[in-house]
Parts: sequence; structure tokens; C-alpha cells
Amino acid sequence: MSQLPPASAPLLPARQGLPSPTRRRTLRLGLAAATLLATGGARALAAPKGKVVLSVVGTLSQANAGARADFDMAMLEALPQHSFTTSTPWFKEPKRFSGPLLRDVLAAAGAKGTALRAVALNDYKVEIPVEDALRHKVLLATRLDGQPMPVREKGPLFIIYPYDESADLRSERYYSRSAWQLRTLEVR
Ligand SMILES: Nc1nc2c(c(=O)[nH]1)N[C@H]1C(S)=C(S)[C@@H](COP(=O)(O)O)O[C@H]1N2
Ligand SMILES: [Mo]
Repeated sequence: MSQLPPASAPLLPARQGLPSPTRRRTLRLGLAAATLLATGGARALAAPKGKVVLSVVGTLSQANAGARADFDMAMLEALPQHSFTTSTPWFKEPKRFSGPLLRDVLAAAGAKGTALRAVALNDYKVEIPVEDALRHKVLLATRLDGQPMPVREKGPLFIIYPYDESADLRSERYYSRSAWQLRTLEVR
């Protein structure tokens, strides 16, 4: 298990003279989202050696395939791994999901933006605020109960929120952002 916030998202120091902690937090997250890993861009992203399972496209600084940042499974598994068990709308029993945090994948790509469009293998598309990835421990899950997920079982990549952490997350808004068979993230 892992702690928050990660090294990849150093939050900006609080500014003086702002009206409330809530407002400060909103500004802070917004700024962090907009400059997501201006700093982490220091480490170049290696080229994938295996089958590409994820492409990050759009506003990013760590392209490794033309304008894209492509990832094979080994690259995703080389990022810090996180896991949690949660109930979901897709399975009767709670399941354990593991993989890198979405925010760390975005950081590795040098993503700079506030919005994501997730596109799945079945052409499902959904908008995800980058803020979700900073505010919540959103997984880019590569494993379900320790096993890789075949395409026919909603894999190989599944965006998973920690639904059991709050009633707010157990809603259509976040379920709809939980793209399974994720193939592409467009950053803007
Ligand atoms: N790849 C993919 N992911 C997806 C979807 C989809 O059709 N394809 N549906 C989304 C929506 S709208 C919801 S509410 C949840 C739950 O979908 P379900 O109702 O088909 O279980 O998964 C989300 N993730
Ligand atoms: Mo849905």
C-alpha cells in the first residue's frame, strides 16, 4: 500500500490572503493539474519494447513515439504499484485491483493539462478531470485479484476509483469515468 500524496505531485505552497482553505485547496489542485509534472519531465520516458497497451496523446512533454507517449505492460509495472480492495458495480464480491496510479502514469508522460479523454478498445469514450487523479487514489489497474485481465474480462487496463472511500464515488459520475479496456488517454 502507498501513501498520498506521491512524490510525483508535490503540492504548491499555500498562498497568502486567500479567502478559505477550501478555495486554497481548489486553486492548489487546479495549478497542480495544469502543471502536472513540469518537474517529473526531467526523466525521459524509454521506448516500449513489448506490445503497446496504452498511448497518452495531446499536451505532454515525454513523447517516445512521434507525438505520443506509448506504454507497454512492463513500463506500467515499473511505476510504483498500488492496490486496494473495493466493491464495484461490475462484480458481486469486492475485488482487489493493482497497478500504477493514474497520476503517476500522467506524470511519466509529462502530461500537462486539466482534462483527459479516455478512449477504450470498444470505442467507449469519457471525459475525466485530471483533478480526479490528484484528489483520489485512481488506479490504472493492470491486475484483478493479482491476475492480469484479459480483454474479454475488461482488461488489460481498467480505470478504478476507490469507490468504498465515499458515497460520492459510488455514483454514475465516477462509474462512467471507470473505463475498462482503456487504450488511449488524450490530455488537454
Ligand atoms: N470500455 C468501457 N468502459 C465503460 C463502459 C463501456 O461501455 N465501455 N461503460 C461505462 C459506464 S457508462 C458505466 S456506468 C460503468 C458501468 O457500466 P455497466 O453498466 O455496463 O456495468 O462502466 C463504464 N466504463
Ligand atoms: Mo453508465
